[in-house]
Amino acid sequence: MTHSPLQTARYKYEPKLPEVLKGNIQKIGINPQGSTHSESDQKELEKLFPRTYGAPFIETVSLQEGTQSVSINIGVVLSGGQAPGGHNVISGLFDAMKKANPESRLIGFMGGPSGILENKIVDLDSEIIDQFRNTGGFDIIGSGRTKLESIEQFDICEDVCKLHDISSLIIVGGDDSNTNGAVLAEYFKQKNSGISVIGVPKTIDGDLKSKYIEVSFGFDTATKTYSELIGNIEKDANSAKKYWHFIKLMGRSASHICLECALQTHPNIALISEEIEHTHKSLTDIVMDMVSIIVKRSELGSNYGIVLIPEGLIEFIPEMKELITELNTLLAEHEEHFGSLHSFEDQSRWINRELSRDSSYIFSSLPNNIQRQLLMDRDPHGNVQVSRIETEKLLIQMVSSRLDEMKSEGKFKGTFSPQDHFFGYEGRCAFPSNFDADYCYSLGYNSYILAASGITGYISSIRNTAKPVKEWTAGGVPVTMMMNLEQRHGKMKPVIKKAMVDLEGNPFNEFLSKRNIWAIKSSYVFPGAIQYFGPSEVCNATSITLQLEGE
Ligand code: FBP
Repeated sequence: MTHSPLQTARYKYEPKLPEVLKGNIQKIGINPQGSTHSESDQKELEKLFPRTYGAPFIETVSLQEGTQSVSINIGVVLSGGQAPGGHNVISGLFDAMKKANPESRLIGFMGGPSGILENKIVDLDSEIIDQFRNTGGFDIIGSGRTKLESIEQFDICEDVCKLHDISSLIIVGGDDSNTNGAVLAEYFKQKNSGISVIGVPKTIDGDLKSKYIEVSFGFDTATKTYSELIGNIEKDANSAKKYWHFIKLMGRSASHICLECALQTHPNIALISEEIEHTHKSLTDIVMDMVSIIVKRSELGSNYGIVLIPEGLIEFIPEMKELITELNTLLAEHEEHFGSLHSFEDQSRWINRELSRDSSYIFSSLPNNIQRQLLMDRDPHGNVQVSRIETEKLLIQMVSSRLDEMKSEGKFKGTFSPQDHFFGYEGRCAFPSNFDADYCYSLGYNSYILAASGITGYISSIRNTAKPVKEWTAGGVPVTMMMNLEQRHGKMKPVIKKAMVDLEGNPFNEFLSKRNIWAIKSSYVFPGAIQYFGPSEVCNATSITLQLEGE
């Protein structure tokens, strides 16, 4: 296989470990901090997790010299969407295991959680691991979105783990996978199976975080990659001075990616879904706000600009949220009938009859392509797949027609030439930034320490991450501490609470204090490509969100 010069150079990169993880690994101290509780629904969660709820928070681990640890087998699975750094989680885990006892075995489950159910395994040895160190992607073992949630599946997991003598399962995933991991941990404990479950916080979306999980891995690299592209487009817009670029950015629900990219690049407009929901802005309000900025810039001679749109926006606009909820329910309850309607015309006629009056009105007023996208296949949770809805095109269509009206009324004299973009997959498998390379390696290394110390139902937690790596701390957070009850498919379910953009938090406030200036002036910032070598302030910089949250 041919490697690029960067890939060859990155193989040699030695991820930095925090001081606390540098010692001998034979004797592990986990310093439990007393019992914990979830932020809400404590009584219900305690009932649902009688054996794992309330487990102590582990502030720091400590490593000392001792007699050689016994050899163990650990299973690892990558779950959900790709995020830069997954390979380093696995290499950190591998290195820690081998350092503790070279006889220990790391078993990778192929293709995500279905790999456990189907017993598809690969023995991860140094020859395999060395081909993937510091590279992006999840291709070392692949990933998938199969959900582990039924008792039958849990029993298969137990059988498969026992078959390979696996004493710990490391689940690298987002909020859903870690929620299911916690349920599995409880089940294993109830059955006295002797298998522990440890999670690692992954998702470029940045919404798996709390006081104790400062950032999910992949967010840093993905946002730096998108910011580079946005900066390049800003330079182009500022040179050609003729296009308005509407850029949609991945992030299933929360707007952390959009906010971070806005802080990095200073666009003219950046929509934050959480604010739109909070202020009850309708689609028309959003369009009118955008039009007013476009007209103002045009009056100043600038018929160009940059708009950032979070992928999840559509579900935060109150009337669209209502419409989508009704559509999700209708399509779930009448799946068979809906499937029997073959033409789009028949489908939309039936949908319009079944929807409430308000939603039917909204649905009919949407452009045809958006209506089709709203009726497309659902994801495994029964939700519309927002990444496939072209919100950027919808906004362009609506802004264009309002500007046309204004033009005919003599209220707009400029030009409006839009370009649309969607950045998502461009960033999910990039070479991890130094931050993500170090962070992921430490998360993986620490996951071994948690697993080897016999605890279960925890997420690996590396903190103090706005500081230099040597000052980072390593501990463990009981997953139940991050849970609450939410309605799913009509039932109350225990889930990890998604962290949305905090409208009182420093990152949003920083954006708020600057956005009116960015709207009118062209104050673009050009972050450039991620740098892997060079001055520390360039190649080891953390995200602005992390810096501001750390203040
Ligand atoms: P995870 O939460 O599983 O990490 O995935 C995040 C994400 O990248 C979202 O930003 C996006 O909406 C989704 O995955 C797209 O997933 P897919 O490519 O499977 O449709």
